[in-house]
Amino acid sequence: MTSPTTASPGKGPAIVPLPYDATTLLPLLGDGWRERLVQMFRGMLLGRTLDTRMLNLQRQGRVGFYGPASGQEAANVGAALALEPQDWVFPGLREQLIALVRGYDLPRYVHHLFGNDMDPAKGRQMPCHPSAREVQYVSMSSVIGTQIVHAVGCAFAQRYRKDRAISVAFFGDGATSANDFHSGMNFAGVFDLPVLFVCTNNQWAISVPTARQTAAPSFAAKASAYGFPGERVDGTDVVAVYHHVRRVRGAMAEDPHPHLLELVLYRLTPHSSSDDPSRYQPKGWREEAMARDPLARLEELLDRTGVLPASEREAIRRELDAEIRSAIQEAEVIPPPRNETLFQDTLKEPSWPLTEERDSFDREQGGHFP
Ligand SMILES: Cc1ncc(C[n+]2csc(CCOP(=O)(O)OP(=O)(O)O)c2C)c(N)n1
Ligand SMILES: [Mg+2]
Repeated sequence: MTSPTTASPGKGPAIVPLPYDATTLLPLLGDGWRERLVQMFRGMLLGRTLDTRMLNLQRQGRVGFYGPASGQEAANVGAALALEPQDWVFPGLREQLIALVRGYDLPRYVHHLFGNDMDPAKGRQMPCHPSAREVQYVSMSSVIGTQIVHAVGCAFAQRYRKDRAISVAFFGDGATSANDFHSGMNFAGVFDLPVLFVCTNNQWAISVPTARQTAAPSFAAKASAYGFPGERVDGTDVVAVYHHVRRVRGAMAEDPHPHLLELVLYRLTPHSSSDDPSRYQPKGWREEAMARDPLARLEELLDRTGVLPASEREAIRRELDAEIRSAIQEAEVIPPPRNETLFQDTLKEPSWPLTEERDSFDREQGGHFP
């Protein structure tokens, strides 16, 4: 019997391709399928370009940290386009692109990545932890799995208020081992809540492969124990992700109930700017995973369907690159958050100890507070 403990350490997860379904599914996109493909390409390329630029900036010491999501663009863009604007998104670690595709302003996000005085989070969060109320995107929690129960709580409120919205919890394969995964899935099942669970199975939880995460045949299989459906979808195929999320979302609009989708995909970068996968990934694993690069797969589909020829793709590439460059130039010259912001947003009416502390801090700094 193979158990997670007997799986050979260091071998890493196998690359198990799911059928590439884009051609069959394409007609299901509806009349505007050409425009949809262009939208998908633009969104996915934005994610990829931003990752490349920001990782470079981190290596140059210009931003403190960066958490890339290369390999997960199809999951992010497919899901973002399939959900309704009124739905609440509770991300895992790598769904920032969803906020951007839903309309979160790119320069605003880049200010956040620099943690400067124009960062809406006032430099209080690590980079890549945006909170975008305007697109119903909740800040991710670095504490793995906590967003799962938050999404379930939100779904409870949505049903109580008879909102026609759902909550969507994204989380990684590693998060399925957290207590909050069980609590959230169980509560959602028992109370039959309008929550869509999306497990982005990118094969790794930092250095821990999926074989050490579960002995179950899949992450999708876990849903049946909680009394609702779970399905595996090729998370490297943006058309498949879009189609299945839209299908499930449509069914939930008719008859709200929980649902789990496991998106099978591959982490094509280090876990974050702080680790070195060559220490734990088997030689050649990434190269093999690159054969299922979601962006390359979409480009292949664009070539096959004649939507967006290479020259037009190149123009979009240049446009996005310029947008990102200009956002970086703008953000990099903004100073860090002003000292007085340290005392903001704590209490509606500041207490006397807080006021005293603020005044004494201000005196020490030369008295510049307004
Ligand atoms: C409760 C908790 N335990 C451990 C960690 C350290 N940690 C940070 S990311 C991570 C792996 C998460 O893996 P997964 O859920 O698969 O998401 P991925 O990073 O692959 O997107 C771990 C264990 C943490 N942040 N919180
Ligand atoms: Mg993972």
